[in-house]
Amino acid sequence: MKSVMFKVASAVVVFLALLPGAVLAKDSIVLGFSQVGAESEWRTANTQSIKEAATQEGITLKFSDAQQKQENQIKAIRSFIAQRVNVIAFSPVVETGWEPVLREAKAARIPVILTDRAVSVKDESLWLSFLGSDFVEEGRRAAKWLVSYPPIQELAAKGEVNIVELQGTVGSAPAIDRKKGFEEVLKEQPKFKIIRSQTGDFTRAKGKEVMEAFLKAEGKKINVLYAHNDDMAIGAIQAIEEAGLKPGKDVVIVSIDAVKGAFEAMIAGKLNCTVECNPQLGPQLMRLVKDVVAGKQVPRRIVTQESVFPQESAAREFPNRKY
Ligand code: GYE
Repeated sequence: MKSVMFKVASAVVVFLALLPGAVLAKDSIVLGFSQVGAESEWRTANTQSIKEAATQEGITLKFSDAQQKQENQIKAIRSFIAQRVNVIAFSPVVETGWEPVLREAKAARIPVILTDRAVSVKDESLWLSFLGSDFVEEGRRAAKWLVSYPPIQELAAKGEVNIVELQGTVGSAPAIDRKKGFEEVLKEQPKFKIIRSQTGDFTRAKGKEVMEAFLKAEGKKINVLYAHNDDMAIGAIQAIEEAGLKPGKDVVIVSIDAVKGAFEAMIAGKLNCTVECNPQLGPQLMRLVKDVVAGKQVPRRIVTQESVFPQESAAREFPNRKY
């Protein structure tokens, strides 16, 4: 009798273990996470938040860094499927080209959560939930700050305001959306002109390089730099200084993220405003993962709460910054 019961019990255990997404109480949840890379201060803070939150929640994290390459992310996701993780989460480097691999995850019945960046796929059933910022709104906030900044209003009263734009990674959700939101607000402002716009791939080195080219082409004509992230703005600040101009004065600079490096630049008077984009998604992601595994209904979209930090608030806010 005992051995029959044992057999039944072990059969149940085997059966449960075979169920996709099933987690036995004693086992820890396994989360496969494919990260974009380590291109910016934002990204390193995001990675740290995810790793710390997984440890805190007792979730086994399989972490993979794609070095900004989509093909590496696809490989990582395939390997998570092969390992039969309970949940896959990833921050897609670009928006398009995900259908095949997401279909494979769906066929294996492994739920997929998007963090930070969105995908553009026709079949919306290929992902379960999207946790991250509203990048269009961030772009709008940058433009709204700019048009109401007194030195820029003075300039606009006299003539045109010439803007150069450093875009994020080509085809990425934050680059597409931050451009869109910014332009949406400026459409109503005929004096504001984007005279140059190019990608700096979200890195300091590229931001500096592209700003050098902008300066060579346009020189003192440039009144404003809009950078899709702080790292590119920080790289560009160097280029502006090397060109003998004063960042923050000769060129007004607004960027996005609100990382510590941006606060240091604002305190030094070299950056005028940063729009917050919170990278600390770890705790919310782990909560989502647990709910998904427990079979609970989860929200389709979770938007991060964020604010705007102009230069004059930098010294006061700096001690409170966590990233
Ligand atoms: O703004 C940038 C990073 O996807 C929101 O990626 C993220 C962006 C962030 O490299 O610094």
